Amino acid sequence: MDSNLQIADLLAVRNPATGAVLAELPRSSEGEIRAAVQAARDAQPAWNGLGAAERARILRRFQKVLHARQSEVARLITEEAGKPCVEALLTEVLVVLDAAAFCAENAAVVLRPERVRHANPVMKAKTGRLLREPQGVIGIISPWNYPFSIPASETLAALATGNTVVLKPSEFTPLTSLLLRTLLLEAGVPEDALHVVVGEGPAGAALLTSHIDKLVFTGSVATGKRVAQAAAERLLPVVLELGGKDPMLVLEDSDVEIASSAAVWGAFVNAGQTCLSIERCYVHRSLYDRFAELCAEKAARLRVGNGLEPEIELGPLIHERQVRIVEEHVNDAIALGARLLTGGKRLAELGPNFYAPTVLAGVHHSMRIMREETFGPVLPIMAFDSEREAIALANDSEFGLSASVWTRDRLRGEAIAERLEAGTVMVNDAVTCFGISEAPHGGIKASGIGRTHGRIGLEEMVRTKYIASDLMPSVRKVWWYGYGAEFRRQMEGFVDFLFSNSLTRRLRGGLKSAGAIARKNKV
Ligand code: TXE
Repeated sequence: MDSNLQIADLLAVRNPATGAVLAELPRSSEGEIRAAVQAARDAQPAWNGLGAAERARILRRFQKVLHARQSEVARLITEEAGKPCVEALLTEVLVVLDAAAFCAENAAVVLRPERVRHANPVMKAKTGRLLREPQGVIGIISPWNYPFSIPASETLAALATGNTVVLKPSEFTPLTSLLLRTLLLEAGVPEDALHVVVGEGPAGAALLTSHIDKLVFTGSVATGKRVAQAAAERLLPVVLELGGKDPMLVLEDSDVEIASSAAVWGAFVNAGQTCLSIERCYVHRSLYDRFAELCAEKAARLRVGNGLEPEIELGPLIHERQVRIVEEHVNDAIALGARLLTGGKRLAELGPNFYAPTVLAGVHHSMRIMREETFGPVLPIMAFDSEREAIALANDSEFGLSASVWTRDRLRGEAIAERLEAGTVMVNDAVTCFGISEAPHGGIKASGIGRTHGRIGLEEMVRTKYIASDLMPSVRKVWWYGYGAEFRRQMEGFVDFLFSNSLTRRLRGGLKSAGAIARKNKV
């Protein structure tokens, strides 16, 4: 192959803080992607045949391997995605260590056959068993913002339930997924049970149209819609984890010191590139000025730079395109009257993709910053006067991923949570629900379809089969052919026998249906 073609086929992976090339990887061709799916399909029966207990043992071994190599993994995440190293450790490595334990402990429960008792007297003559079996081959397409915890938690759920996996990580962060595979193979996962394919959108599209049994996609709404359309062509089941515009409601009885620290961390963790990021902040008017002032002070104090340096709290955005989105939203807000309390500019002196932590006051819902997913280090703050108004503002969004309510009265917070349109609501915390392995993750409205994580996330990886066995195989069923007026009257009697309130009708109905059964059996 000539050198030009070789360069064209290589995918450069860059450190977003410095722009330096970390690696150049060959893109997976469509043929290689289909071959990976076929190999995963061929390997699935044996992997499933190991049984849930043995697969759980392998996941626990993976936990030990990951724990032993936590620093190496955290470092690679930072080099590839830019986040501060301690965030890579806590919001990625730690999340996956817990997810491995959860999947190991719960996969067998989700796969356990279930005996079903039939209430309908006619169906009592049949036994019922509900089986749950792996989907087969799970395709996973994942994004760059949590390049380890998102693909890993989905991969672990798929493997634990007896599926095999073909994973297509974001083109910006493939190295982390390749390391994930190395660790899982070291723990005993057969090499054909987990394949990682490399490439951009076309590689994802090729995976989607290959012989997978279900797809788990995490990414933008726009791409999620394209994925859903392509999946619809072949009725491929999908889970779509899409964008968010998560609101934070700060009630008048909140501790403004705590809530402002939470708002700053929740809005700026991972430089705001978090699906569960606080993207809208609504504060009771009585606290507004003090809260906004504290947020601006705390945001301005954040140390921005290369995430490999331990004191750094805010890294770069993933690429120029993301910086431009943030700039457009901030400039639009200011043009429409928002007040810039801090930030609002690039930090070019630090490197190519740095943007200052930004706090905006006096925002309103005609601004893009309050409607579109910004996915950057911006905290827009808006005042409200009543609980009803706060709930209406929070729900006035095409998104419904998560939300948070801040108040000293937990029960009041939970009552408001029940009225918010979101897949998850936290009271007096935000974002960290992703670290609760038991909590299903996912949203409503434009935030997606289906769930990952939790028991529900495991159930997304299995399909059901119902087995009903008849206990009187030599008896002809009364409802089989031989219709007629007389038969119709007998069946009406049968329905009376089952459901009429009057004893007379039930008794008469019982006689009629008994006659029908006798006559049928005679034929
Ligand atoms: O997402 P894409 P990007 C949002 C966030 C961000 C925006 C764009 O607002 O600014 O999405 O990010 C693969 N068929 N979120 O460009 O394009 C692609 O290769 C199949 C929120 O990263 O959705 C990558 O692996 N696959 C989200 C994955 O889809 C395709 C996290 C995501 O890429 C494809 C990330 C196609 N046609 C971004 N085109 C969250 N909820 O956390 C691309 N891909």
